[in-house]
Amino acid sequence: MIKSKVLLGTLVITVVMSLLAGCGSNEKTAAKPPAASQEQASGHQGHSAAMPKEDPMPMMKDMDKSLQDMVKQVKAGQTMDAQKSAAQLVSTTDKVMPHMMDAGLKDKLRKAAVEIKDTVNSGKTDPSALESKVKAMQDLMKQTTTHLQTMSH
Ligand SMILES: [Cu+2]
Repeated sequence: MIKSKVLLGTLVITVVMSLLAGCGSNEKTAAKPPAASQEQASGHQGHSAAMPKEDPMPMMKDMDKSLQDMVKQVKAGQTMDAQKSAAQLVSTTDKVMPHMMDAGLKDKLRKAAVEIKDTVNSGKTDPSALESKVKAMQDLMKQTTTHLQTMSH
């Protein structure tokens, strides 16, 4: 009678122990995803040591929005607002720069953004002159988006 209780007790302990061990291995499995994302983050840094660990795609959307806002503001004669949007356009462009591996495209995009800012800041916003600059900027932004998509972000 006593012996069988001891045996049962041992069995219970063994079952509990194995369950706990099972929990332990579950924890290990659950801990894996963060480790994997860390690897991805270091992989992202891999194509440039100086590259920030942020996704440049939302920045491209911000850039597009700034440009569209600016065009509307210029047309509405809201010069001050247009100048703010143009400044925003340049600062967003600067944020995307470290993610770009194509030096030529990088240079063209930055120049296009600065040119738009300078045109808007000069006050004499010739709509037709600005329009061609905006089109050039949009084209460069498309190329940049395509370029950024080729990387692991
Ligand atoms: Cu990047």
